[in-house]
Amino acid sequence: MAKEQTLILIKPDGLVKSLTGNILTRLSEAKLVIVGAKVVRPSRELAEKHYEHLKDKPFFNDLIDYIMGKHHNTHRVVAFVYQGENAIQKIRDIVGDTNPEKANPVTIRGAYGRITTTGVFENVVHASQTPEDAEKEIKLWFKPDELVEDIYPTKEIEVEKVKMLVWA
Ligand code: IDP
Ligand code: MG
Repeated sequence: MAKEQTLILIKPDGLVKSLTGNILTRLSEAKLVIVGAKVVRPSRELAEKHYEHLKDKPFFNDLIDYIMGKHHNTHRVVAFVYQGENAIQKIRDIVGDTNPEKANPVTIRGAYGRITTTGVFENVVHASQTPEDAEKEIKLWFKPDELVEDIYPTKEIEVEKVKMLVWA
């Protein structure tokens, strides 16, 4: 089995329930290596790209609001890239089924997820499902120099007149 990488997000419900430490402890059982980590304020554009495969679902708008933190009075998501043998399946096994009521109770989603009255699955974490999804998602959430391993091909570009925020 080849080395894989996978994107994990601690969703806003996981953060407001103070589950970060607990989730990381559970994920550490997979014995993988963290190669990237950051706190993100997801834009609508990022959220919509991340969940683009669900754009025709009736719960899509609610899902975008959920991942942007609008249901939890926050705007934070914590993102990680884990790397190692069979990383995607190992993490999905610890995370559990998409539907928190169907998820095995010993999994993260089974233990801490819930279904809201409007029908969104608030399932605490995101974890990539396939190597193709992982590549798309990692490239969405991270820049190459935010990862400590070279996992996908990169190129150097020259940019002129870039506007960026610096400390005043
Ligand atoms: P995954 O998160 O287990 O990979 P996806 O099918 O990719 O599952 O769906 C992304 C997210 O959309 C889920 O984690 C969940 O929050 C939400 N979701 C998926 N299916 C449903 C549904 O049938 N009802 C409500 N929310 C859903
Ligand atoms: Mg998915």
